[in-house]
Amino acid sequence: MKNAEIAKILYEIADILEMQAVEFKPRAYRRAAQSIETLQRDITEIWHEEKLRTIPGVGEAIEEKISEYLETGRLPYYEKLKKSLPVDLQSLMAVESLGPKRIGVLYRKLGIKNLDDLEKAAKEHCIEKLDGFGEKSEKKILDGIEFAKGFKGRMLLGTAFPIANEIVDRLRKLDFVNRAEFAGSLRRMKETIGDIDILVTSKDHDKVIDFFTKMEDVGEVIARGPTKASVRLKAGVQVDIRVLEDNVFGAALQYFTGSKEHNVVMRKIAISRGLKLSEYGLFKGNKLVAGRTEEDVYNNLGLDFVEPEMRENTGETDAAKNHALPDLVKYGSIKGDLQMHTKWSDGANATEEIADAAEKLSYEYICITDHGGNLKVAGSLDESEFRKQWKEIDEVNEKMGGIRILKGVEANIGPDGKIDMPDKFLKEFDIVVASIHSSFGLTKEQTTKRLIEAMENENVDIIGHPTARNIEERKGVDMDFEKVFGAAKRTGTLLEINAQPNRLDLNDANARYAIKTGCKLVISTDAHSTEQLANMRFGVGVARRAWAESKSIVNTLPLKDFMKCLKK
Ligand code: DGT
Ligand code: CA
Ligand code: CA
Ligand code: ZN
Repeated sequence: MKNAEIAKILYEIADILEMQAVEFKPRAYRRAAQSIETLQRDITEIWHEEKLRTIPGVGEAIEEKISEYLETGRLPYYEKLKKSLPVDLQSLMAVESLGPKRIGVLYRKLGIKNLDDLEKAAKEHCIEKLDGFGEKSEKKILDGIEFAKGFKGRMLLGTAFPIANEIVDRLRKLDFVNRAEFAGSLRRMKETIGDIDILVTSKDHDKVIDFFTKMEDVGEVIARGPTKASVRLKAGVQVDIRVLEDNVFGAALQYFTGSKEHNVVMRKIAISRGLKLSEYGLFKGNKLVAGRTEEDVYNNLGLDFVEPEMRENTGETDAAKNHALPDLVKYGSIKGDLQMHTKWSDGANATEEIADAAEKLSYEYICITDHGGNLKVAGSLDESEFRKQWKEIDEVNEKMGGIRILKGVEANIGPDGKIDMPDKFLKEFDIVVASIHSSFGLTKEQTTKRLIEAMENENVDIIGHPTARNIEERKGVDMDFEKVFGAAKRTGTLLEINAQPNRLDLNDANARYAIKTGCKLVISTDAHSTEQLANMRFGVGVARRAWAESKSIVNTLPLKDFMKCLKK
């Protein structure tokens, strides 16, 4: 499937055009890239049907470029653009406060091409002298470099997941392949992925390696041996494959799922029982004790089976020994998605389309939360527009019958914690989600106060993406989690795990702490198109990494019980 590959090219075109200070076009390319990235269907099929223009954001110019790329495997327009700006955009973009425009200025004025150049220039105070920068922004850049180094060379879970899934599906279809699974950080649902690890069992190792290294989405073969290989896909990510025998598949899956830290503890436990654990199995002397399944490996070490998402050496092996592991919330157990945007504000689909799509996902209810208040870039609705929207929701509710559409809003939390919509009007919504969309730079104390003030508002049911981080761009706001989570519990305000792949906010560690504090959580996709409703699994992944049981996640409840968890 070429979706990720094409989305990546369009994103890059958008960034490069923006670096060159071209107007409007970057937004168009970005919008198209976003839709293509989240398409459920193969874009090649859509192209064959000559329906590229039905993809939201794909106009004539972009349609032509996609067709050219699909037809010839090349896009000279893009190659030329890239040559004109030899800059490591992805790494530089991960510096908070730096976008393509400013990166363009830094390149033209100071020749900055990568993080090292940037660090050097900032330390030598070359940046503060530039027009539009100054001392403060130089300091900000220096602060952001460390964050950027953390993301360097990694990919969002949401980007890697469909790519890995497709390769695994492809492998499973081969008649000489028995089993195929992905392992590594991807199986643990970590928010970012260094590389994709795939395990296959087969009688014909050679044939598997041959097939794998010759797939059409392979850009480069990095290494090739008789039972393993590494490739770099055209979409940018590295994929490692290992071919094994069925009787040790479980041991290998356990080993290559990691984390390394979890495995270190597992090996110690084995040693303490006079056994030896490796990727080849669990051994007593030379005798294979367990290896066919992961369960066998764990059970033979006196442990309950540990779900992959928990394997981070944060107490899971002790819990497994004491039969005290949580009963993790399941991927299919969400009954309603509580944050999404339609055409009324900045989403791509109409009310009915999104309700239809949600019904296909077997949801019992959804909440439409178009933007309200002062967020003008996101097409906020005013009171009369909301009332029109409610009429439409009533009509769709009547027509659909099966799924219940709730009337919600995503309002903004001002710097002082006040919601930027009148209380009298907020009262009328079924659900109010309040989020931080501005003033990210307040102090820890200010932000703590800000969020507590918002939660004290009796109309605010849910705090959306509580830290407002962006994994690729922004650390998020600083707060005293103990105080904020304490206030959430006291006021009965629900905290969101936002499932957008670049947000995943609350993250795993914070969500775990919130649950420990006694807070209730919801998992919402914040979908801006029908396709993005499928991002729910990434939010559930975070919840599972946070050791969440379904009793902590209130949108696992049927509608009636769920409504009782709201403030009014
Ligand atoms: P990533 O790719 O950086 O997102 O993270 P992982 O966890 O996928 O790491 P990766 O791809 O280097 O290796 C996959 C798994 O293989 C890792 O989670 C645990 C196992 N593994 C790899 N190297 C070692 C090692 O040196 N020691 C141990 N104990 N396990 C290892
Ligand atoms: Ca990996
Ligand atoms: Ca690897
Ligand atoms: Zn938002």
